[in-house]
Amino acid sequence: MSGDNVESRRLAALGDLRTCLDLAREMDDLEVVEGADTKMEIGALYELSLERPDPPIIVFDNIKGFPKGFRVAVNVRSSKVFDNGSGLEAVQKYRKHRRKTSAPIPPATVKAGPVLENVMEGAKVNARAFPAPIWHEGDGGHYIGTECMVVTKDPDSDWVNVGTYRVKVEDENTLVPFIEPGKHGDVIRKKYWARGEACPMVISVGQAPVLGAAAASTAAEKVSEYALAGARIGRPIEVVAGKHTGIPFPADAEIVFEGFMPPPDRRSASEGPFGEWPGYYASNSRPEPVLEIKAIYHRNDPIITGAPPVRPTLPGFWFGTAGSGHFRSAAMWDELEAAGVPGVQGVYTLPGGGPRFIRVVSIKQMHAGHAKMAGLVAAGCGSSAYLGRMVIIVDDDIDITNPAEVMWAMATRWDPKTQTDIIDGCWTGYIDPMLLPERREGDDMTNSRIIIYAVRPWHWKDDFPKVNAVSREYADDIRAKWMDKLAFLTK
Ligand SMILES: Cc1cc2nc3c(=O)[nH]c(=O)nc-3n(C[C@H](O)[C@H](O)[C@H](O)COP(=O)(O)O)c2cc1C
Ligand SMILES: [Mn+2]
Repeated sequence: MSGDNVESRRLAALGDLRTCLDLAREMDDLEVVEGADTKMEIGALYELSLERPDPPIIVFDNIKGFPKGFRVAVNVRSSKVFDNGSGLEAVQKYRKHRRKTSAPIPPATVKAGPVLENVMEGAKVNARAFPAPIWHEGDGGHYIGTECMVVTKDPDSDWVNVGTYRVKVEDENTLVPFIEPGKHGDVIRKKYWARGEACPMVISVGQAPVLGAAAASTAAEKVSEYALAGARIGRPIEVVAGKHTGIPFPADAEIVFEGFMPPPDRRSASEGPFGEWPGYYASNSRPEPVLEIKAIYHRNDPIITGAPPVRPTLPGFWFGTAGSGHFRSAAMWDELEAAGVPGVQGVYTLPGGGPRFIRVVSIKQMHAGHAKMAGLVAAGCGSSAYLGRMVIIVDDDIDITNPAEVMWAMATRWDPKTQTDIIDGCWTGYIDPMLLPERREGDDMTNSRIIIYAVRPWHWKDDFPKVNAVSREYADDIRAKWMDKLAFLTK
């Protein structure tokens, strides 16, 4: 394939799940597993695959107790099909895409699509007909939605929101999503409840990779993730309007549930525990509002896209699209610049902190107070407001993609007493293992944050001890001179 051809096929794969699987198969980045059990076995194999930094897409077929063709696919968005790159290069790629998406392309409504190949309504509705895994040993049920889309419409405007929130199968007719307080899906459903109405909702549990990416990203209020996804692939997402709710869902979605979510005082069900990306079962189980299903639509041989969390120390999760936080780093970089912070050289997250807890920003210090400016914005901007813990500001000579370099900056340029801010009352969620029990009980979803200014103090930076390292130029000269003679220089 020529370069252009590869790029156009990548774009096609981004916009279409089945094209993506075909391309992955061609690129030898897809493995099929036959005969696995939804009870823990699929989840365990998935978790083991993440011990590799570059796991293939795994398609589970012939799943125990389900018809052949009813599949579960994992590791889709991290596939080498998408050539996501690594380090700051990957972050910059996301920034480039973000810039391209500045002109959203609204979805196009169509009358038909493969999602309508099979329809279950009335007594035929059966959410248990699909192979929803129990992903981790301690999970409290079969989770059909992990890389999924929960779609709601603002009752006061045209805003259609698409968010990824995990979804448990309660019974044949009922699903239980877990939408953290303050997420757009939560803001919208509460508007219906305030009027005494049930919230119309559709949930897709298998869809184009670009939709999974858009649904998990932090878009602004009133911005439809459908339109952002359309901009990313350069064409409108084709949607059909739900018969019962009018809520649009992708015409080529794999499995879609349509229904209504009554206010929690009318009906709720236990949700959780569920193994979460911080590496714990922090949100435990609690009553959550439910989706009462009116219709299920699915393609022939439908595919559930799965992306359940694992602890953020596993390389495959960390290097993958969800665990690395590269797209959140890209968003923070843009937000810092939009807020007027000059001299930003890089934004990154550190392994072990997952995509959110530990954010590192490198700046080329330009004036007194510059590091403080960067730290305060980085701790408070949209991409870091929820579920943060630490912001570390470092000088531009630090390689922020190397945790040892960040630790070195902290070890040698940081005076804990004078170069630290601790801020209380910030937004966190049920999945934060450090959410204090009394706050959890009292619906006070807040935590504190530390901002560490691990930079040479501005007012004496010129007197700061010089770094002990061979200069880049001299190192290049020496390497060129000795390369042919010394194996250790090239190996
Ligand atoms: C695989 C995956 C699973 C997620 N699960 C949840 C979840 O269960 N509940 C939640 O509130 N957010 C979850 N998120 C984060 C939201 O998708 C994210 O905050 C997104 O911005 C929500 O959309 P919204 O901004 O329109 O509310 C998940 C993200 C990913 C990538
Ligand atoms: Mn949103």
